[in-house]
Amino acid sequence: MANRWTNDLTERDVTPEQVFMNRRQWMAGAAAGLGLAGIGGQARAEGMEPNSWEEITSYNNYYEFGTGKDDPYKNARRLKIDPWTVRIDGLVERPGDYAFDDIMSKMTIEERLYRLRCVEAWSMVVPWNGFELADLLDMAGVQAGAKYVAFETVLRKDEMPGTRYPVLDWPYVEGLRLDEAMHPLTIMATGIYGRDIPKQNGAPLRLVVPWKYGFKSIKSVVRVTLTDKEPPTSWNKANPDEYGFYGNVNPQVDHPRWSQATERRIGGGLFSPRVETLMFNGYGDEVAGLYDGMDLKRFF
Ligand SMILES: Nc1nc2c(c(=O)[nH]1)N[C@H]1C(S)=C(S)[C@@H](COP(=O)(O)O)O[C@H]1N2
Ligand SMILES: [Mo]
Repeated sequence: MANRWTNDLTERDVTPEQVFMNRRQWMAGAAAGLGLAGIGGQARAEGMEPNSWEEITSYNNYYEFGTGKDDPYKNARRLKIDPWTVRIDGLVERPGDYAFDDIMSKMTIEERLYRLRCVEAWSMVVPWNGFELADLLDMAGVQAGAKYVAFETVLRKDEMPGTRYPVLDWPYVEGLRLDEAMHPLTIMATGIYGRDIPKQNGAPLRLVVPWKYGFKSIKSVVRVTLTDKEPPTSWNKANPDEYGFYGNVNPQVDHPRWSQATERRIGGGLFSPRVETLMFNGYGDEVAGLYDGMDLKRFF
């Protein structure tokens, strides 16, 4: 389950951050030589300083392992992720149980530096590795009648202590409109800083939809179902007045119990800076067109 481009530096030699910055320099050189500017080229853009490996992997939301921010770090090691299969079914040409390793052998792993904005008003910047969800859906062949994609997290009560309590209606489920799912910014993440994604972050593969609140980015996915109806989603089922199906980051639509105008950027010790929350988490140029003519206060 290695990422395809892992280089000859081992984790014993350097920190993941150092590997990342080395690669970034190499990529910047390669990009300049070819006249290319990749998404990785945003590194120095405003608000895109990556969080540390330590921050990204020890402050988590993964309620199947407990509701505390450090519970996933402490408990997720129990999750067995090898072997792993993803069932792809519903309105697809080639339904089946796809082995994770087979999926990986067919996908192109890229690096994507994305802001992650939790609905609780904290945020991070994460250097993900992963592949475009569109490529996975193309592998299974989307049928013409499909309009939505439903996702499901693994549910193993013996490995996931949080699922013994009815905090959410387990398993955790999420969903996207098909055009959102096919958007090139939407990825299935399989790594962070060039290493396999840790269990507390959703190993072996989790959705990442950077313009939506973090709860849409469902972890440890075992099922992907193409449907013609809007699928139920965990947080919407738990509290429909507070969490909509769309979950688009929107500083103008407050959560009923707190403002969404600003966010606390994790890092910097006690002095985590508060920064302004951006419409669509700053990805509006790429995704606003998906919602032309929609009332984003109603479809929140
Ligand atoms: N299965 C599952 N997926 C989940 C969650 C969860 O509790 N269970 N939490 C979500 C929330 S609220 C956020 S903010 C992100 C956090 O991802 P991270 O821990 O990698 O930062 O995961 C999302 N995916
Ligand atoms: Mo979240």
